[in-house]
Amino acid sequence: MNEPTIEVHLTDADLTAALRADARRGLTDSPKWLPPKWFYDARGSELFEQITALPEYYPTRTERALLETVAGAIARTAQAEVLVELGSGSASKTRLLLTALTIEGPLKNYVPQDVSESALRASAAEVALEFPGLAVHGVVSDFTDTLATLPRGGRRMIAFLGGTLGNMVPTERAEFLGGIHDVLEPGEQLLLGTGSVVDPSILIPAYDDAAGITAEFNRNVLRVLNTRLGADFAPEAFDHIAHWDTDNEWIEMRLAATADMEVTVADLGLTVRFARGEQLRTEISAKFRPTGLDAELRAAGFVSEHTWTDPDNRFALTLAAR
Ligand code: AVJ
Repeated sequence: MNEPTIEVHLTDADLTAALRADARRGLTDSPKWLPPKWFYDARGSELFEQITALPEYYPTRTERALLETVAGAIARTAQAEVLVELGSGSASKTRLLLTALTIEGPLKNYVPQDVSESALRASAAEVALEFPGLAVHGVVSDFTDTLATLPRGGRRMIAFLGGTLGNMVPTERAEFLGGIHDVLEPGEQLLLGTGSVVDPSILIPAYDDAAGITAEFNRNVLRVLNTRLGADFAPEAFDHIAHWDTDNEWIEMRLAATADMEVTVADLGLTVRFARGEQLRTEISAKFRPTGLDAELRAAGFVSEHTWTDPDNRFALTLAAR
């Protein structure tokens, strides 16, 4: 059997400590906010998988179709021996890359990284089973602060797919891309999947689906606070909002309190008041224009080698070299 190895940098205690700090900061701020990484407990990861199959949520299937077309070209250019995938989640699209990198090149190792240990263990096991010749080494960590501990040795390509770069504001992106640049050796590559700016009539329903799955995903962050921090949020008492910010060109997901309420976060000894209609920001999902993304990559020290897009220009894959 080709058993994956798993390295856990984020223990349950680390996660709770980080969540406590984030919750205290975000819930006492004005306006209130929470970072999107807290969506992804086991239930949240499962809800996100459901989102990717929704008719309105085009990014995942668009990126997959694009990868089906261009994985060979990426593999021929990259010639990677190690594929590091940040925020790998269920790694469903990764198989296309793994297949191409194995056929077209010398791939030997796959290093998936994710905050969700359950999702990581499941996907690492599946990949190891499907690719018997590949050494799979999973890393449970927070990608923003564990870049330096990623394994070295062998020509690497770091893949950051799915449009997750859009969860960061520009200053965070600059720091993150700069951090990736710092850990790469000259000639190694970054493969970035990013959602493109498209018409709001397409964008907004992708984040506010008719079946209400995204709304449940959004409310799940409150359930995570209830479970992990002993909070007493009533998730159903919050409405899901997907707002397109035209200036920043990002989707902002929010939760709006449907009544005046007082929420206790027991483990923080914190009481949080919401006024009726008050909104809590839970995620930004920025969309990109080719020139903007190229400029951000260049500012981080990368050279964009190639960008592939789908026929409707909804999603882009960019290969950039250190
Ligand atoms: C996993 C961060 C890429 O921003 O589109 C899906 C998360 N949020 N629906 C995205 C998400 C609402 C997703 N990413």
